[in-house]
Amino acid sequence: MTKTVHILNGPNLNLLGQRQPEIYGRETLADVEAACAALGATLGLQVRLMQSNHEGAIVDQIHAARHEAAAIIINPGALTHTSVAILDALNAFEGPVFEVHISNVHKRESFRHHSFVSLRAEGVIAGLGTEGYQAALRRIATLLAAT
Ligand code: CA2
Repeated sequence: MTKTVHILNGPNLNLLGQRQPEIYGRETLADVEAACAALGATLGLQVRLMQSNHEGAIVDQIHAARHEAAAIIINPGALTHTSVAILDALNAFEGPVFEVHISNVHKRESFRHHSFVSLRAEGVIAGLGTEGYQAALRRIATLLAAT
């Protein structure tokens, strides 16, 4: 059976490609979804991309992934740096988790250097632009093939 990967995105990422292209590039979240769906097809993985501006909704999406997804790619946006609730929800998910940041958070303000989600993630990708989502998907394909 084809395995599914959920790609979860936090606050303000719906604005991707519309503002601050010098930091986040010109691709939209729809472009990310299309690129990941195409790559997923070559890797034998189905992908489902979601975005919410609300912490509780993202917790709900992680709970849903427990039953629907073999792996999670998550860019929690600013909630990366604040949310114990998202960390707790990810700790209740059994499959691999990859944290993606479009920008290199370590080159930015110090408050972006700490991530609660990194305590759970198998891997963290930062600064590859939106290609980071595809890099995470490739790594997930490798890990899931080995299980
Ligand atoms: O680099 C990333 O992917 C971030 O997760 C993006 C977050 C930021 O708070 C994190 O520190 C790093 C912000 C997402 C805001 O996305 C926008 C995209 C385009 C225009 C405005 C905001």
